[in-house]
Amino acid sequence: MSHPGVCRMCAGSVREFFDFGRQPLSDAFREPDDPRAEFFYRLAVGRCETCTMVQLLEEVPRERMFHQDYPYLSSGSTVMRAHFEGVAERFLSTELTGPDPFIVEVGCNDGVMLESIAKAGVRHLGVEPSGGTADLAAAKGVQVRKVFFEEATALDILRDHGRADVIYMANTFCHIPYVESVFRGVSALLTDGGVFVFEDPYLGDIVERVSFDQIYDEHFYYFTALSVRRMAHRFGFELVDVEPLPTHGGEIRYTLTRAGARTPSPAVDRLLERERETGLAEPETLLRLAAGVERIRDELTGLLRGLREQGKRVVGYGATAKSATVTNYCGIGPDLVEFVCDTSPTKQGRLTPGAHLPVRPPEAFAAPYPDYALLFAWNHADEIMAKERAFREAGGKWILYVPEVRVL
Ligand code: JHZ
Ligand code: SAH
Ligand code: ZN
Repeated sequence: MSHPGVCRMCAGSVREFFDFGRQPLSDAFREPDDPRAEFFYRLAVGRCETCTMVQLLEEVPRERMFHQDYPYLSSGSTVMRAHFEGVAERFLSTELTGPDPFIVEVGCNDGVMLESIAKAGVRHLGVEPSGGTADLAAAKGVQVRKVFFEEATALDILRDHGRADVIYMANTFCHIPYVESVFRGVSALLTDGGVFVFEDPYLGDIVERVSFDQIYDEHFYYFTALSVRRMAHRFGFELVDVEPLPTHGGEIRYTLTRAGARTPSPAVDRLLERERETGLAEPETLLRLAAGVERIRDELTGLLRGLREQGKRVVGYGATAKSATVTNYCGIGPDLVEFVCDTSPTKQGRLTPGAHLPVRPPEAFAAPYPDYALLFAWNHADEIMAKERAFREAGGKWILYVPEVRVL
């Protein structure tokens, strides 16, 4: 299970720069009376000295994370729904204009993107091992296979449907340690002129915002333009475009083609140059990130303990996967945060992993409002603060911890 210091991408040696200790699975929300012991693993992150890829030191078996009861539902945010409608529209007007185009989405979840493709009557296939979410996609008219994407899956799809013009993954590629199998699959399945497009949290944003809560079991890799370009070259592909995205606290959409198929956009060199200038993939930068993590932990726990002493009520907002790292690394239990409200029916009535904060529906937020709300879903701050405007009007205050601990 663990691979002490061996790069999962290039087999170089990985030097650890931060150890969060034993952590539970970020999306393992528990029934309050579940007698089974919780699963823990060592959450530590390091950088490959050969290819610079930042990655976890220990890999969790994929079936433990992604299964029938996987609780994350992509359609839970209005902003994200609009984002993925935009992605579909763009593919429909650019890459999918040939005679009988075909798009494969890996990690399609509840069909948030493919629903628009299905409505447009374009051939598509979602690959989604988390059965409950795949069922939701199917109910929207999306074609979906309940399997993990890897080389063998790609060969099955090729046999049944032929080659794909687009292979797309959002918040999924960084979840897959076995990149060699993925690239072989993509290579077999993609048309000669096709694009392999993926969007994932950007290490540059994690460093800039000290958003250490992006580090958890499901996020195995933390990409940069440099590490992605090296990965592409290794498997016969070229990085031809990079687009910064505001989603999930700062991501980049990478476009890869077979080597030589398209001329790279100048944006690629520009981003590589910026990464060089800022020393993004340098060990000193990552050690600075590590120091920032400890500072935020101390400030946040200090604030929450102070509020408890003053008898203030604090509630969490958004039972995110990210918050598993925050609560468990900082030691934030029900004594500091009464409960967490969340719109996902898959999480309500359960306890958050490790820290065991009860998850309640959003109606619990206003009944009555707490004094403070700790915004675990800080990446959805605009959407949530707009929807919960009445909380501040009633004198409530938001606590944020990215990029620094502050009260609004
Ligand atoms: P959100 C998950 O991360 C896990 P999480 C995964 N590893 C990943 O990479 C990203 O998703 C894509 C709730 N909510 O998006 C819904 C409200 O209650 O930050 C969600 O449970 N009210 C695949 O879990 C959570 O907050 C709202 O108004 O960190 C948000 O989770 C909104 C907008 C959300 O991803
Ligand atoms: N694309 C959606 C979902 C992201 S959640 C979005 O951006 O919101 C990540 C998804 O990847 C989960 O639904 C999980 O089941 C899926 N996944 C994980 N490993 C996978 C693999 N090897 N092949 C296909 N899907 C995978
Ligand atoms: Zn490497």
